[in-house]
Amino acid sequence: MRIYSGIQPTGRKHLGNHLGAIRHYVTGQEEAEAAGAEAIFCVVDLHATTVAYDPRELRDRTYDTVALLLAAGLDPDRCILYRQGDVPEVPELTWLLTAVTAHGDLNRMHQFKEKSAQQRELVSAGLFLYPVLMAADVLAFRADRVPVGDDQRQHIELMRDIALRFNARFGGGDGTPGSGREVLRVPEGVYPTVAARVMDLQAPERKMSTSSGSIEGTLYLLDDAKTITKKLKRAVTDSDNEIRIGPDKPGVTNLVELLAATTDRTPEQVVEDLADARGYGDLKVATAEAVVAMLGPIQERYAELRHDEDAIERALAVGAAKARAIAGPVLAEVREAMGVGPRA
Ligand code: AQP
Repeated sequence: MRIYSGIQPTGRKHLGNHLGAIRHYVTGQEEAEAAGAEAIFCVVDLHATTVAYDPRELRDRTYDTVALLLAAGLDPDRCILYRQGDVPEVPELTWLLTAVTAHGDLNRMHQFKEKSAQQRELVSAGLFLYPVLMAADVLAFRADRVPVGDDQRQHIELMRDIALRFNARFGGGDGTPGSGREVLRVPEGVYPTVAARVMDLQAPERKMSTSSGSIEGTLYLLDDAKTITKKLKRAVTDSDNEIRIGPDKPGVTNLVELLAATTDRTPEQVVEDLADARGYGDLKVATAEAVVAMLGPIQERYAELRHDEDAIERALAVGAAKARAIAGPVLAEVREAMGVGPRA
């Protein structure tokens, strides 16, 4: 039972990244360890180059992200934590997988449509191929489970299709998905049951996001307690003051989900527990207290870890060596199956 996930070193990480992904990496690390398997996590710097970015900042943002993952509880002695650009097997596999990726499927990706519309100067081919690189990340490690937020469902479905098509085409199958030897493992996406899609506090009909959305609508993991409380107090709700979840109440539902996720309750329990509340004010205060309590220890640990970039580089080098030891043989098998390079 191998677990794999990746995170971009772009911008400032937000509460959606934590509740949708990072905290499930930490539980994944524990589950994998208990099962005698690996949990593998990657900071995907190559993905970050698919939109306009500042090369002088990329390494700093990578260190920020690694320090945050360590502060949240990842332990390089208990998992494999590496930087995507340190493992050249993955971009090579990306190219090989384009042979079984339909152009039409890539054209249908919501993220490509949204992000290409945001680019002012260039819509890069890399942005178009982003889902193939993501598929290569996971498939290079024959991962079984991929913990991600709800926004990644379409990418996960595509990577499953790519693996199935690869096995059918190059694993000696008859070409129909499901046939052929399992050269590549077909992974499963694992989505949180609560807060799988954290919404923007100011525009709760769209997800909290790094690249779109306002500072006021986004709770950054390194925001101080005062800022978190202020942003939550100003969160958009509605006028009926009734604490209830449902599609007609996106702002309130988002706050209830945040409170549920940060206090390990279901949204229904939170609604029940707030039955005597004096309205949205109480919900907002309770949510702010819970988020501050959850993030405080992570922020403290981040402050201790972030300044030591040499230590971060050392941890990444260890992770890259372990990652290459797994991805290398998988790539060799893919090359052999595809007839690329000399006979094995
Ligand atoms: N709002 C969200 N709710 C739940 N999960 C989320 N994730 C992202 N946003 C939410 C999950 O975070 C993980 C890392 O995502 P990423 O590598 O795409 O990092 P990012 O660029 O910081 O994420 P954003 O905010 O989604 O960036 P944009 O908007 O620029 O694309 C993934 O598992 C993702 O599901």
